[in-house]
Amino acid sequence: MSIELTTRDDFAILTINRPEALNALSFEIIREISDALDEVPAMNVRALAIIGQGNKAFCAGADIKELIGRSMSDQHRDVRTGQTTFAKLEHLPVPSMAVINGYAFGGGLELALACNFRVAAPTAKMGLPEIKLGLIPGYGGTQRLPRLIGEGRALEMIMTGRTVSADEALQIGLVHTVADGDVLEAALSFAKRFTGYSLPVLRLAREAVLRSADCSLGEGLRVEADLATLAFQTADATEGMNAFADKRSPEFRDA
Ligand code: CO8
Repeated sequence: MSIELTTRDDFAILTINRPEALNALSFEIIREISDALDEVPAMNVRALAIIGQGNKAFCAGADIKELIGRSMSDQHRDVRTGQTTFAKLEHLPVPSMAVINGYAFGGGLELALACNFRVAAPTAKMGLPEIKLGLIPGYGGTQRLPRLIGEGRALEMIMTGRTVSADEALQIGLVHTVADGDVLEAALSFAKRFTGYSLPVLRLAREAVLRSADCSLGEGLRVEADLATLAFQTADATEGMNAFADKRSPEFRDA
């Protein structure tokens, strides 16, 4: 097994454990990630952090050696499998964070893009270098990167395949924060800014924002009205509003 799923306090931690290949994503690892994601909802955690084993790489992308000489139909099937796995991550019941502790290239950056948040080590290096291999991104990079940093910047990164430093990634909105100290600790403290809130309400907020990427403003506003009404109906909304009126801290129960 190259994927380890552990817990620490309120967090699930998924570690890609293949440091000898800079945690490159073989098809087997994609399957293991998918299976691990299926376990997360029952784990009674409030967020998921994904990290790469070792101090060199988060993940150096798809396993290039495995890609050589494949048939077109195998390639298409496995691109879709990777995309489906990463979409599962994006819509997990709990928020997710990529802990970018080194290289995040190609499919590795695409994995990070499918997480809700990205926290980078100051030495992290990111990019979509597929063009240098005669390829283009296939695990969501052409779709999620422009939505995150804008079409112009995404096109430039994808068409040049260039490497982005942690500082630049922060500046262009590719990562949310750059760690000052241990990157996993930084990611967990970043998450503690929201893990105290109601999980089902956090999920409604995430779903509303994620939907904005695939619909018109009018449709998105209708989605927002529906999800905002669902949030309003939760016991946690009642508690939050009553706590405000009573001038006390709310006690959310994820209900
Ligand atoms: N795949 C397979 N093996 C890899 C990969 C990779 N992506 N990256 C590194 N490795 C291996 C190396 O081959 C090497 O193994 P060995 O010791 O057996 O030769 C070991 O990891 C260490 O790597 P390096 O010696 O190269 O380490 P450096 O510190 O010198 O360089 C780099 C680090 C810059 C990260 C370099 O390894 C590199 O450029 N790696 C490739 C990065 C890349 O191009 N990634 C994109 C891959 S394509 C992709 O992700 C497409 C996604 C969609 C695919 C859909 C498929 C169905």
